[in-house]
Amino acid sequence: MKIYKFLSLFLITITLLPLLSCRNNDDEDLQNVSSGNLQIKFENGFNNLGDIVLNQTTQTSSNGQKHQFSALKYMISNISLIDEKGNEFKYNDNNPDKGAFIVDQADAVAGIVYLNLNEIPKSNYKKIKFGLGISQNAYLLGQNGQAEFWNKAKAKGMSWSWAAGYVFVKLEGKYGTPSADTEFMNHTGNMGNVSANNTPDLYREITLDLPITARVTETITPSIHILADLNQYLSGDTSLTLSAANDMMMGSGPHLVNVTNNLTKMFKVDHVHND
Ligand SMILES: [Cu+2]
Repeated sequence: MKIYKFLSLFLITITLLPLLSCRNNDDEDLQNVSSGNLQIKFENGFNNLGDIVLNQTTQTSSNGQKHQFSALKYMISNISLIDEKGNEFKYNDNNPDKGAFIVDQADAVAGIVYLNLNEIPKSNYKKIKFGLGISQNAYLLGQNGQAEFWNKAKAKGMSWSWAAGYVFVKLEGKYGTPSADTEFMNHTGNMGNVSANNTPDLYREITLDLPITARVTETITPSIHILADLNQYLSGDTSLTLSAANDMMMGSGPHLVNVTNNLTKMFKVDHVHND
């Protein structure tokens, strides 16, 4: 009996060993070689009103101000994906030419702005991380280190002079009580080299959980559908009131620091498509 048990264990072991090692090899090969694509959808709205239509959708802030947008644009960079095992894949980290994007509501198709990422290692991802704005590390590469993206930003009205740098978030439109009839422009962004200029750094990193894993394979291009709730602008953690003192502000002054901190909380992953 004992010998029989020993023999059967032995047999099971020698049968399973090659199988196990085969599996391991396959996994490693797939992780090293296979990659696929990933799509990120940004849908800008007011959570109680739905998608934002420029010059049309009018919201009332928590302080009672009506407001609508004629321009709504922001920069997304340094996207990274964290998989089930905790491995982080950084997509063209601090390389704006390849890894920075401008989400412009004017480009929305049926309310959605699409970012397409390629050469993503095959894996099951459970978190996405991205930057709002352009990091100092990227900016300090200099203008020649990001000529392509700088020109793109220029064409989109998302740049100041090189010395000042990028516009991170551009919000323009009308506001007022009882009706939205006064123009505003709030453009956030760093004033060049923030430590040399002793100005605030408005670059923010945001980490979002995915409700289900995004399963990147050679054949499946998952799509991570993010909702951005623009109620956070004036009705976020800090309630803001537009006035003659701040309705034409550009840069990184205190009002725009508040705007930035509010907007940092506006993103959430609503759902993931794996098809
Ligand atoms: Cu969707």
